[in-house]
Amino acid sequence: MLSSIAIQNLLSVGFCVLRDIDASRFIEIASAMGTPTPTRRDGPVLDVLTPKREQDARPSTISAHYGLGEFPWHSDGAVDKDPPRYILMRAGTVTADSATTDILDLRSLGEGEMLKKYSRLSLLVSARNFSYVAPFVMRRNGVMCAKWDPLRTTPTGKRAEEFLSEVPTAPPTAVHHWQPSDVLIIDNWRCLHRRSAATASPREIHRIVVKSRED
Ligand SMILES: O=C(O)CCC(=O)C(=O)O
Ligand SMILES: [Fe+2]
Repeated sequence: MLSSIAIQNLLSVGFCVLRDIDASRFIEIASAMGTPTPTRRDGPVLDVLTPKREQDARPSTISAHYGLGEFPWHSDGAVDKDPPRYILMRAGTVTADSATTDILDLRSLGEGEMLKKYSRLSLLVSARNFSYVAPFVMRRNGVMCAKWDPLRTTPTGKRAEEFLSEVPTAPPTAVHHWQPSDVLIIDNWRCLHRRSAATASPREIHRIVVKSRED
């Protein structure tokens, strides 16, 4: 389903970009990569993302806190015990100066040693009705799986606070400038992502997150 170049990019840098993908092919690609999963209970599988002011956003969303400003680094579905493996985003309406999507490959924070170091750091994960403690990075099916969302995860203990204080200001490892019909696929276990501050240009991005089938 994905070209070997796209697969190679996903493996080497944690994301890939496909050009000129129509809406139905987007859904086919998402379904081939895993199980498309709604991001909200009883919500649709395909989210339509547009920049929103705080007061216009659904409560508890990133937009409700950060509005049209730059989003913080986060992984999607960070409160899930089993966060989605991939995020697929397709540009519906964008122009050259629409806000970018930025990527932070967590391997850039320290490669092999990092997994060992970060797996010892824990987060308090706060969902709507429950909370639990989870490592920042764990291994799932032999693959690194990190979770991070400043609205829902809090480093616990001094060491975790110290190490993880670097994350919010870490520079992106990639910045995606959107063209219409681009599809961006992000490994949500390995990379954090964010939207840059909204611009006056229109921006409508369609998103499908998929869970791993192996789980
Ligand atoms: O619009 C984007 O580029 C990313 C938005 C995002 O990360 C989110 O809504 O969770
Ligand atoms: Fe996100």
